Amino acid sequence: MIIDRAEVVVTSPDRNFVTLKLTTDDGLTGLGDATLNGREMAVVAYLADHVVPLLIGRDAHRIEDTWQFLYRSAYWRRGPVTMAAIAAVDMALWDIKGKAAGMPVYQLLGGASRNGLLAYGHASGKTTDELFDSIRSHQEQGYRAIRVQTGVPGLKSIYGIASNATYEAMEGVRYDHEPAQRGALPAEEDWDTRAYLRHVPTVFEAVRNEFGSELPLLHDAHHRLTPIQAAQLGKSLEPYDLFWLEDVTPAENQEALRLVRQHTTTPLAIGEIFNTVWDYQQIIREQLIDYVRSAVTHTGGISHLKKVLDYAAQYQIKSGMHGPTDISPVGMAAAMHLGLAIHNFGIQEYMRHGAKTDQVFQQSFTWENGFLHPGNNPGLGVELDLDESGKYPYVQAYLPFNRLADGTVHDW
Ligand code: EZ4
Ligand code: CO
Repeated sequence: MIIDRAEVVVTSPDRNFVTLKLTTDDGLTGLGDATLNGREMAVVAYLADHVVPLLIGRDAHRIEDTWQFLYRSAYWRRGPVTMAAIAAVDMALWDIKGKAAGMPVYQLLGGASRNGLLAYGHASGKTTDELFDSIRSHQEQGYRAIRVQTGVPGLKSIYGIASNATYEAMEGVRYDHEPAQRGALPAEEDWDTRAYLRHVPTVFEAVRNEFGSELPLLHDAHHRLTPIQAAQLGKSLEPYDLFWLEDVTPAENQEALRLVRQHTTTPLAIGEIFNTVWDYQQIIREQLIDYVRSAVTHTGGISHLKKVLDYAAQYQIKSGMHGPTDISPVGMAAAMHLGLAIHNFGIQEYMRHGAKTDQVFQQSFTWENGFLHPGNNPGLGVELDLDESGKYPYVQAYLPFNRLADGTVHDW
């Protein structure tokens, strides 16, 4: 089973996606997601110029060997571009192996450890009323766990709030928060940590009063706090029993989590911008987090993220794989197969893709009563319609950035 062809497909149905498609000499195809939001074309070049030529003629069965070859032979290790490119190859090879075996990928990973994957969605609103409506509409769509983000009085725009204006082009589809905006320059947002820290606990109090104590609630602080501010937030949210508090500090300083942990029992999730096990080494060993946020797409694929999660399992740390709209249907499928198979699954983030995206990518997953299942098609269960994808060329889009009131650039 020799890799005969490798194509990098860029498409922008509702947003940009980068997909690697491998074809073997016996005609099997495999797909891998390589989408890196706002920096898509860097991964396209990495794949097309430096990886595709190395794949032709290789044995498609040798997933681990190919992973090690791409990681070690590059010499320049880690980083989001490299690891997204390797992830795409890894996913595509698992897809092919599943098709060759006639089994869904989760069977090859050890079989199902559960019936379905609890998933959470993104409720948001500028005001409490808008937020309540959004929570209710998520419950109507079947969600049994909900991330809560709101506007902060005094701030114009803020991470996590659905902006219908941004995606008018989507013909009625409401993305509950799509941060990357199409255009030549990134949008500028404003930020005030003290106002945020005062406001957030009042929101969670209102939500608990309205929706009761049962509903699992999550919140994302999006790397904006210092360790002591993060500790304060964790402490002030303790009465509201969060499922998790995400990305309280910029993720690159692992030690910072020690201070946060000393002060609060609010469960912590981190890692959506991590890309290897090395980023997690200390925080897993010291049990500084409760959930691993990595996406299969950004962490070297199924093979590498499984190693991270097996390591985490020894410390009772669970998965909470990243699943915003910038993870393509292929990356989401990979997450679902992995999540179904591992023992230490925690929760899966799940935002719906737009209607055009669902036409470009034919998918086999199911969504019932708040639970996802990848389906039982051989491989990952996703096919790419090249005629459809060809209709939507790449559109420049950037994630926004933040400035404080005095003009200083701040973590977004
Ligand atoms: O900002 O996916 O938890 N989810 C998030 C996302 C990220 C985007 C970045 O591409 O923080 O909304
Ligand atoms: Co996040």
